[in-house]
Amino acid sequence: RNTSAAAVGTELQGYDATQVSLMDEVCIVLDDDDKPIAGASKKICHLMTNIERGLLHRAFSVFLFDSEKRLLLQQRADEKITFAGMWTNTCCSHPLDIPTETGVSLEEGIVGVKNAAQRKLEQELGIPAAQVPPEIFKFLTRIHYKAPSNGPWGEHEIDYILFAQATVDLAVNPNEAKDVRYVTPQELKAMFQDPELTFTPWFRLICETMLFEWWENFETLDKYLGEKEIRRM
Ligand code: DMA
Ligand code: MN
Repeated sequence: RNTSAAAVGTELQGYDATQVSLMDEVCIVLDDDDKPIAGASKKICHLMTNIERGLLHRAFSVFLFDSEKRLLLQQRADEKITFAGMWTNTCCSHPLDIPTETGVSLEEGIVGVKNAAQRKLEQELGIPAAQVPPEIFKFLTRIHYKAPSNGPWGEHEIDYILFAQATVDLAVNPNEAKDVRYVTPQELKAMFQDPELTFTPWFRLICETMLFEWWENFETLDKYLGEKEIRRM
């Protein structure tokens, strides 16, 4: 029995207890073609030492718009273990390695991330599940990206991009988000010019590539939906 500090793991010392317990969630480990090959803890999946050996997992990013087509942003809480304090899209997380959230084919994977999106919009932002049923989410595409965070942590994901438009009630969970804001495209571009603000790497990537084109074509989004190819970024 190896009880050395290295074997037990000291990476999570000093972090918020709630966020530490969420590191036991079981994420979906993928091959490069987005096929599930195993389950592994959120902690295992987000250690750069594992990512550098190729470990990849499934994620989703929700972009939620109000009736005026303003995008809801959140600022991540200081309690978050990765990317704390940064501004990002409405909600990001991981589908779990459970039957309702996983799937082998693209179609089943999309069903799984929509279920996970409904679950996390409630947990992070207090949005009642009935206001964001799975059928309101529109799947655009998948991005494969890698990004270091602070300390030993990072991301390496195939991220399903979901758009939705809904009028929602918010009851923000302060352990997840410290601020929220609805923005127009112009207001978001102005935020990027503000040196006081920081942004998550995946949100930056999506903003620099597709977001504004999709946003401008909101009424005719259908032509962008359901992309089969994984965008490697
Ligand atoms: C992970 O988001 C998902 C992406 C797309 C980076 P997260 O760190 O906010 O996950 P969680 O909310 O589960 O901590
Ligand atoms: Mn992740």
